[in-house]
Amino acid sequence: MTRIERLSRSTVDRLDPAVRPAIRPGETGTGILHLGLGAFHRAHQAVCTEDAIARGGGDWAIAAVAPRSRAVLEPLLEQDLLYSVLTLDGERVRPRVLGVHARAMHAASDPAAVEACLADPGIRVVTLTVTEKAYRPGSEVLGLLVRGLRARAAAGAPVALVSCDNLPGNGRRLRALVTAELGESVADFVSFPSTMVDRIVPASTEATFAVAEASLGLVDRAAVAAEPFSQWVIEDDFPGGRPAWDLAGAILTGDVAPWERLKLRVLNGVHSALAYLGALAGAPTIDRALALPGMRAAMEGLIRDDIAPTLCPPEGLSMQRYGRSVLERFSNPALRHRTLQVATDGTQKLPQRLLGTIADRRAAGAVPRHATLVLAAWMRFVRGYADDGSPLPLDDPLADRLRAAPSLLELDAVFPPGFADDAELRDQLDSWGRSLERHGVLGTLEALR
Ligand code: CS2
Repeated sequence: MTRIERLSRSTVDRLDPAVRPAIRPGETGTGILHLGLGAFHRAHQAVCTEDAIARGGGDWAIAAVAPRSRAVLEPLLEQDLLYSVLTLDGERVRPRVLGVHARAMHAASDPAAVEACLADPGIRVVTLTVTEKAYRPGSEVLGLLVRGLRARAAAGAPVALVSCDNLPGNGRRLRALVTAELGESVADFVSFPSTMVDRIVPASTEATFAVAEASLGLVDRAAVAAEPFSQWVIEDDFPGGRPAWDLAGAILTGDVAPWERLKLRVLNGVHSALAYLGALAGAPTIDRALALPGMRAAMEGLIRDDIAPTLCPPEGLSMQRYGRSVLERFSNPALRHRTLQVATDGTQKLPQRLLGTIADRRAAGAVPRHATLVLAAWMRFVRGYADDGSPLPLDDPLADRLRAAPSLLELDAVFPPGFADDAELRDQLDSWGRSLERHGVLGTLEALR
């Protein structure tokens, strides 16, 4: 049997020209430092940046940093930083190989290299996909940024720090964290544009690598699979310049807030809803959760009755159509996005995905039934077992506090003030809790119809 070769610079030219990188790997100067080498970055910003360079030029290749884990770094290094993005469109797989990464570093073992890169005036944009939990004082990523910017301050070369994590006002948040350490004067040379990012990119598995091998004819241990949809809305504030992301489909705007709120409350809110309700009901993936009897109607009700009244969508965008497209995207069976993956870090995600919706509806005097059902489902999920009694993992930075809390609503790190004293809200939550206990998710959804 002949051994199938590895994807690398020496094998990439065997691929169909349409599948090869849009730029010659290694021939573009580096202008971006990216923190967080997860699947999302590789299928989102990396793709948009490579297309922007191919269409608009510029020295914008990416130096990428894996903060802690070497799991993606090693295969990428073995493949000369090449990897494929497999777009899963129904039965069709559309592969393309990316070659936009010029360098890869490991922050945990070599923080000095990352700090030197942050201080390098050639780096004019720093992008971050480091997940919600990194946005707190004292996080490792913040430490790296602060040390790097301190070294950069002497020359003061302009740079934009671009958060690409699912948080409202992500730029403002990052700015508050950085200026708390370095003072306001850092904003003389650093900007903090907010962005809204959107593409469903599940964690890669052996099945992803098998599909990559079948479609490339080469082994690719750094492949990622993603849905066809991709969106990036960016506040246009780049003192040191930026790639021509607009030529690659990104929306550059003066105000990201309406986009962010829409995406976080509808797409991510419903995603988390499907994750907790689905996991309790034993659905392994998001599409299977959505296909459970009564689930689609419940999610439509959540969007229509609870979320939509709290939103003011960007001009020209129909809420109804947006909601429908989100459910359509979640029903993609090829993605096999695990409910348990989306269910991780609930304490970091629920405030912007669900609790804001509940708070806004309560302020308007309404009791949002569907949204409180989702909150009750999360509370049940936290207890650690599914409707059939099988164990459910609790992967959350506040797991210990969640387990120890006599009443979850009292956790002020998660819930806005007032939740615990809201008798009507508590009644509704208790009622859903009892229903879930007696009838499980399926019986509860049945009664909702
Ligand atoms: C998901 C997101 O894992 C999660 O919590 O809701 O990663 C989601 O897939 C992306 O935000 C889609 O843009």
